[in-house]
Amino acid sequence: MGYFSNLLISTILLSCTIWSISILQISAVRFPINVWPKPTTFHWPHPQAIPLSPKFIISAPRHHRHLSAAVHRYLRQILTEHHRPLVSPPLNLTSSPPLKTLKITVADTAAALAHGVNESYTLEIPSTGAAAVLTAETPWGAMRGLETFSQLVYSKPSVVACGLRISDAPLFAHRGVLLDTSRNYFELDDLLRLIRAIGMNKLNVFHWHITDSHSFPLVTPSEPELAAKGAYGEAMKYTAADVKKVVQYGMEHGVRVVPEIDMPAHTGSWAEAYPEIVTCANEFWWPIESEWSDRLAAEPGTGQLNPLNPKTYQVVKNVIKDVVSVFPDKFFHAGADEITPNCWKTDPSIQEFLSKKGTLSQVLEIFVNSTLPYILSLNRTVVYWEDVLLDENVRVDPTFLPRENVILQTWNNGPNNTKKIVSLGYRAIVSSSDYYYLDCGHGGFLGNDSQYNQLPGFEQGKGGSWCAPFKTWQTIYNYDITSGLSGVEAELVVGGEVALWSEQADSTVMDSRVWPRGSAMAEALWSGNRDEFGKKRFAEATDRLSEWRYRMVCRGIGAEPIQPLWCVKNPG
Ligand code: CP6
Repeated sequence: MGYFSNLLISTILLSCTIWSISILQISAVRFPINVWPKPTTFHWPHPQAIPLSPKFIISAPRHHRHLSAAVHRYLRQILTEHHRPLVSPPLNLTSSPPLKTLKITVADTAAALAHGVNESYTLEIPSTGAAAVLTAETPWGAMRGLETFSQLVYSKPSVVACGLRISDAPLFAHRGVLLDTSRNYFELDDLLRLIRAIGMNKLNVFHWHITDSHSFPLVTPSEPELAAKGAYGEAMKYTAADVKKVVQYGMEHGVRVVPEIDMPAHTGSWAEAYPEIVTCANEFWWPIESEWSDRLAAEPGTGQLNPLNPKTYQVVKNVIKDVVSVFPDKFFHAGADEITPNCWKTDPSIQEFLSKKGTLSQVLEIFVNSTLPYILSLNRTVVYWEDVLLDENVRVDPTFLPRENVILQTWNNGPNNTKKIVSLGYRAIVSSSDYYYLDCGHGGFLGNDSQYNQLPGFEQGKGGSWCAPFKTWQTIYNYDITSGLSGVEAELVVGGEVALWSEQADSTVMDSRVWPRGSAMAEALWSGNRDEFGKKRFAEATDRLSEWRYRMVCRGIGAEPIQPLWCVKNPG
């Protein structure tokens, strides 16, 4: 993987050099502000730019470890980036002395990085050469403002947009990217680069889908056999020290790291160490030789923890305890998606339970009631996939899921399921597979209301391919996660996540699968997808996203293009 990422980085650096000498400067006034995601409100009556002093400094509260690290990083970037936009902003330079100082004030430096923390900021860049002023309630809002400032700096020697006042805050509190590190392994560097890009897009959550049926890469000291036997290899594991680096890096970028241990389904890899607690681990539910073999990636039997075996809880509780001890975030994602009834039915103890009038839903309730209180006792909010409440065959009664401590993440059928969740009074995170699944996969059957049922090869009930249809950035950008909800219901939608499942992804394609399509969601959830007249943004967003994608590329993120360069020479 190291080879590929080096190759990627050198290709990126090479192309940035070539482009910077070959792109024409075009002076049509086509975009007033090159910031992604677009700030909620800004006032810029006389667009101008001001030279950035080579002695430019940032003054900020000193005692905050994570903010100090961010200030350091941004200062270096601002002084050295010398970004050359694809289309040079048609801004005249002021005749004022260069900008020397950005002064940051933070009202509450003790505010922890947590769900719902205030991320608002205001940024004023005068055209007089007087200090620019960034004010924020919290260090995390200050980081968002620093990112905005950095995107307003360009050219060599550096200039920065001025005469500008921005007042900015996100529409949704939870804005994340899911990465699955079980189907394929990702190196630590890949995770850090992902977090860096998450932060620069003003997203704030890295949802780490750590374990699944395919491999168990997390070293849990209380259950060392799980990774020893369940990881893909000796080098393909995440140690406590690795996790610490990821969490720390997240803090420095204003990004929370939410761990997911998917259970009771998706646990085939646990059987390498503990075959006795997993049902159906070695059966292939999506065989390579099947009617779907032309369109699906190989999946092992998902494997499911046996809720009726007491040993299960010994292992599960040790894992939970170890995870909570290295992931400080208040959210713990406990999975609970895609229970396959036939998998549990292979087990004699479950067969006996069912023969005595027990139901599969009761089997799941036993699992939830034996694990959820334990997670809650460790002062965590639990996120489950929607299935735990909505699955037609196996689901638990809402009385077992306290509304104040449980959040449901929806993925199956878009707004209908979100509506079901919030109308039952639960908070929801939206990851609709029709819009936010970046692997573009439909692994199983399509839902009745899927928009793709009309396409050839996607007829109802036949299932689709793992990598079709591709979700374009526009599909993602235009999706309104609260559409069809009442005002009260919409209040319960805390945000959304794009998801990169990794059956067919590893570090060679991660950046281009996630960016800039993740950026499309980032703006929709930060300031929305409509202009000040309530019309969907289109051409303006296209140009601005193209610029943002190019800046990401120059920052070492292998984001894919959304336009041919030809569009720069022939503006519409
Ligand atoms: N793995 C896990 C997956 C998926 C889910 N959970 C998934 C399902 C359907 C599609 C893509 C991914 N691969 N653990 C669903 C939450 Cl289309």
